Amino acid sequence: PFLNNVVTHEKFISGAFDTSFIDTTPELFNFPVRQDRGTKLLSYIGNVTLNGFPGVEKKAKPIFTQPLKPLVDLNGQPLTGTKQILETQGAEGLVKWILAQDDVLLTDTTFRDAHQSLLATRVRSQDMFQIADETARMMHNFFSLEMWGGATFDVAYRFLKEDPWERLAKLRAQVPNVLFQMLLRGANAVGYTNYPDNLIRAFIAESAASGIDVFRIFDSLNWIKGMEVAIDAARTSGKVAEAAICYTGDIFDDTRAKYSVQYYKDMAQELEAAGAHILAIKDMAGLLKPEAAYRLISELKEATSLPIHLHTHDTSGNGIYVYAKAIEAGVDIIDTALGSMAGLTSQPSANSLYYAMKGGKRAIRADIESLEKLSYYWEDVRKYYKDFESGMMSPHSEIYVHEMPGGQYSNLQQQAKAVGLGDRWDEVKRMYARVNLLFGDIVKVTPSSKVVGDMALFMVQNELDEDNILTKGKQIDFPDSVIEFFQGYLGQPHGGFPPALQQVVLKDREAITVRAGELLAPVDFAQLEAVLEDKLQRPVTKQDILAYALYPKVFDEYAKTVESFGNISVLDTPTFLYGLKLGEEIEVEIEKGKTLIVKLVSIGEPQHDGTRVMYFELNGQSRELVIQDMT
Ligand code: 3PY
Ligand code: ZN
Repeated sequence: PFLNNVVTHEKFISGAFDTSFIDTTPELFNFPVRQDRGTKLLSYIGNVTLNGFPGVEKKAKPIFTQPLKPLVDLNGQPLTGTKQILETQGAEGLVKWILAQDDVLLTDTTFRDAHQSLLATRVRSQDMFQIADETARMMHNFFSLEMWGGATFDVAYRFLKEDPWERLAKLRAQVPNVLFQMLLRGANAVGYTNYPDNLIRAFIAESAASGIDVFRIFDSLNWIKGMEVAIDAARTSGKVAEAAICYTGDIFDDTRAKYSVQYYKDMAQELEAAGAHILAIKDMAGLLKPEAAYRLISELKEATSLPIHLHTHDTSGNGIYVYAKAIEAGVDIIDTALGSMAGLTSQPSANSLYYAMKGGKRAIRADIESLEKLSYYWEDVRKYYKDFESGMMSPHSEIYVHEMPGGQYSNLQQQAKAVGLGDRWDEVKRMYARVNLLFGDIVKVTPSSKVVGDMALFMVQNELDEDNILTKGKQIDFPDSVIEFFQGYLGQPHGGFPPALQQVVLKDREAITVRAGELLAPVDFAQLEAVLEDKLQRPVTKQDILAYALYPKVFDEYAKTVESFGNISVLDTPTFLYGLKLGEEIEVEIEKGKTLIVKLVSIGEPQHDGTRVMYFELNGQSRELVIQDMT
């Protein structure tokens, strides 16, 4: 658009140099500020230095030690691993290879579920890029790295202000040899609600093209219809469709007969028929007990011919014991995290498992020295994210009661704090278990777990219980996610919805019993592209369009941040979270071979309008910036 500023003003153009219009029409001086990358970056650093990181209590920047990186030869032989098996032998060939291994294969979750479960998903790409070259070499014999999907996609845009596609591309370039695995929530993709089928297909195709090899696909209610499109799309893209059964309840508890061994066997066979290459048991909360693991894996091995990949969380502290029994029963692949990012709500430690199984019948395929060295790096990095730790200090056996997924624990806790229920967290957890029963005992994993969490927060906040929900329900405005759930937009729970509750929640709304994807209008990608280009005033990529289609508001906010501050993913994490100390100097590589040297020299006194002048040096030159002090 043509700019409305002083040089376009008719009086200026006509040469009548009467400058009174400067006073009467100040809006004519709204020049667009086209800032260079350096200034944008300083402006971010200035803001976070003065005002702290959003959502975190402001405090002085701690002194961090430089994360200890292992010394490995980064040249040497070309790297090979499972990625090359998939590339040369296809998904079927890979499956045969897995079944032929006697060793137990590992998937490392450090880059995804471990930090989703321990640090509210906040680990930044920078900290992964710094160790990816070493990881490719030191974990070359792993089955896969789970490094994308789940909550990492939206959290990257929403809180880290970085592009998850860039994370994927760069890591792929650094790790060409180990399969990359992502967590995909079936018809909900990496979101919290069902999307049209064409969006699911396009998202999977683009993820595959960008470097994902193994798609772990689940449905938050174990509803197979909600997984079929994604399984088909993963297969079509030539990648591995790993279909997951979400484990809930207790197969040895007769009072939870809804989720029996037979239930899981039937589901496994249906998933095999639906085209799964690998069967995952996704024990997202860590409810699978050791003897149950032995029984379940043994029976599933009988019921299907698929390799079995087991995922658990170590919240109860029983994780290694569960894996030991699963290994005895013949499990093929298991999910672990590096020692310093393992345990509690995260996965069991690869390092500990290695030692636990040493000398047993089946070896763990990993190099223990490498695991230990990589673990040191993450021990240092984890300190950056202290503010996002859940505060859980020891194993929680209460997990068997509240059944909250590991990935939800620290996130729901943050949510509870945000609505002022931080000191009633115990109550929220107990309510979570009660809401599950109220909903008819459902599978709880994103997004169904979010619905249960939202309802639990809502009930605690409004002093509601099981009885008054039903008696007063007609007057209650339930949270949107709860209404959507009872409308059937997340799919159909095993055994159906409890009818009385469904009625009070829905009031006069209709519920669906088919897949939401069948009813939703397909996304018009060309139209979205036009909308987005118009908004951003730049050409957009397919990846931008997909992100916008999944998360319009989140993507908008992200784009605005990039407009103001540029690409802040290049900053080191201490600076990203805390800014600079007075006199501190950092180097920022804004692109390969282009480095900025930034120093904070001094901060001026607050001015009458609440701003302060911040004095920097940028590559040795003085720069002043006016920043709003909001503290
Ligand atoms: C996710 O969907 O993000 C999960 O980690 C579920 O366990
Ligand atoms: Zn998990």
